[in-house]
Amino acid sequence: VTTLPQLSRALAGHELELFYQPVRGADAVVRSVEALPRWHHPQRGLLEAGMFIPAIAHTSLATALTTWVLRQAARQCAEWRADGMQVNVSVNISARTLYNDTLPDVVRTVAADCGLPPSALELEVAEAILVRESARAIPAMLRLRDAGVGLCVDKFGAEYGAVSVMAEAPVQRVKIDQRFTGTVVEFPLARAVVGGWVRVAHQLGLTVVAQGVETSEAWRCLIDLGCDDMQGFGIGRPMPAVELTKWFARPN
Ligand code: G
Ligand code: G
Ligand code: MN
Repeated sequence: VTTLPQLSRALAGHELELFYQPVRGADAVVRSVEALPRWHHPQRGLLEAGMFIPAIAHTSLATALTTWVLRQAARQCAEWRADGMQVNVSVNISARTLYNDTLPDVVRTVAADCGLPPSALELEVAEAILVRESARAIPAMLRLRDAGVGLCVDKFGAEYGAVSVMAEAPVQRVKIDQRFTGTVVEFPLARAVVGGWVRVAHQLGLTVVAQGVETSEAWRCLIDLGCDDMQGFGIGRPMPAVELTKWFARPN
């Protein structure tokens, strides 16, 4: 279990590091990467976000962590762009952070400080938040859209698969959860479901990212279903920035 004082110290010290996972188009071009915090815990070793984020999601540390993640991610994004890699960076946010009135200003400031347009940064909001709390979530997302920041629906289909969310949320992209993308090769029904979501998303002008792509069979199948971009261990794992820089440079 994570204690808040421990994580608070990790944030202040240098125990947190951002890993980045590439999101690659069907055309093999990488247009975005997802920033994922990792904690080099002094006793427990390298911890993934899932092992400590839930403990802070409902505390004021959630926004402090997101601010740190945004700063790091924006700085790295600017560096990659200066080196000719035209990528955007996505950051996951909790409901609490989404509802923070200062978030639009924080994102704008962070982008400006790094010489980036706000659209170089994308915030990922879980579909579940949009289903359960749309009356609160959508106005908050509209304020972020007005600030010029990119927005996407994350973990689509992990629980609901509510196409109304695609129509109502002010987003440019939808990320389909691995719960479905992981089963498309085996199950015709999963293919039918994902194919339907892709058609709805495209009709609404949204780009579709398939997450959790682990095998070349899944990759092929998701391309055939019309998914625009692929993310998963089969493309590239979350990795430190220096490793991703090398990964960008490798021959395809
Ligand atoms: O990195 P990992 O696979 O452990 O991520 C687990 C979960 O934590 C995912 O659902 C992801 O969306 C979420 N997550 C990752 N990074 C962040 C973050 O910086 N803030 C928030 N709120 N959630 C995050
Ligand atoms: O959508 P969400 O923010 O929950 O996804 C982020 C997390 O999903 C990442 O932190 C990463 O660790 C995990 N992830 C990314 N690709 C894969 C994959 O191909 N398989 C599995 N099992 N997990 C993945
Ligand atoms: Mn995500």
